[in-house]
Amino acid sequence: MREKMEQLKIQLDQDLALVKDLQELDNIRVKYMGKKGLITDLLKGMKDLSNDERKTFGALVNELKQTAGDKITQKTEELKEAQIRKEIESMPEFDVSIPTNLDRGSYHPITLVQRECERIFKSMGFTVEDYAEVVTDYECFEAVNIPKNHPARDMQDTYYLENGQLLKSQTSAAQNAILRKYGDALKNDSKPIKAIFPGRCFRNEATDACHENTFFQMEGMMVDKDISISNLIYFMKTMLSEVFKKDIKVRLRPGFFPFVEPGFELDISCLICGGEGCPSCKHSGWLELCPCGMIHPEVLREGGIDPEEYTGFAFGLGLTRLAMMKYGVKDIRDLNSGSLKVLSQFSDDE
Ligand code: FA5
Repeated sequence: MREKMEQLKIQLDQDLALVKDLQELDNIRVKYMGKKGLITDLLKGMKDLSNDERKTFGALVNELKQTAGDKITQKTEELKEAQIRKEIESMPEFDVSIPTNLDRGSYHPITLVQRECERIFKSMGFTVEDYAEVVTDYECFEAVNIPKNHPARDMQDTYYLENGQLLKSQTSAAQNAILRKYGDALKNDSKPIKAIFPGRCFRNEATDACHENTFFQMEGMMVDKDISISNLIYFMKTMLSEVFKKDIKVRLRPGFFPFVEPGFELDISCLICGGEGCPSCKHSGWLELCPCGMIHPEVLREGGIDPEEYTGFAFGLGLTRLAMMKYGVKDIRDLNSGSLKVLSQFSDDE
């Protein structure tokens, strides 16, 4: 039996030396270590040995089994490495210095208008704030004067998580946090609150050429002593003339939002049809772009600011619609389509 074992060791080495690929190696593994393999056979043959012999011999066979297993594993690694090397060698040479003929990527049109607006508002002393997309009911509604069961909630049905949180339906969800963040500087150092906060919003609503279920808004707020509607109109006008670089026809009409009083709808004349009426503006010639108003005293109070002492304005610019108007995109759904055919037409003109 010992002789048989020695023979097996030599035979295994010879077989392994001739193996060319992983399939052949697997055949060898089965040949030696499989259920009916040569080493397994040795173990079966032990039944005819005496107790003492079985003990010594069993240990030797197990050692052989271990050695064979190690050798096969080592061979597997060698073959895998050889295979990778072969694949690398068969690849065409990669020269990093060769100029590429691939098209360069470009920013998404919404990113472009967002950056443009950020640049404009920063130049007027506003800070740019980032805010979460998943918020609480309090942040999105209650803190901005929309208590539970308020009918204004019907306009902003959104997507709820099992834990009660929701995907924010409006950037106004950050108003309370901004008031609290900068409230002390306002009260102690007389530093006005001037912040914009762009962000993605979600609404569970039917989509059409000017409505998406996922879109971007950019909220803005200014709070100080003696802030009035004139300040609001000044900032809105400056922003629009800077973004479009030409005079834009706008109209301001009364609008209801529980977090402003008075509240306005700021519409711009549709730039797709020149005000004639088309699907992009629901055939009205006007596009709702930037609702705004004077911050409601309740909202200031909830943010820790005394409405008797301070006033402010807020606006909620529809960034996705602004991108539509700026770049002449007729259907808002194209902006979320991920289609390179559509999106690669825009470039950073900064
Ligand atoms: C609001 O969301 C208010 N939070 C805005 C606001 C802020 C008012 C501060 C007053 C003070 P509204 O639901 O109208 O309002 O949305 C604001 C803008 O977001 C709209 O004018 C529009 O430009 C854009 N918008 C709203 N819903 C959609 C939608 N489904 N798809 C694309 N854009 C939308």
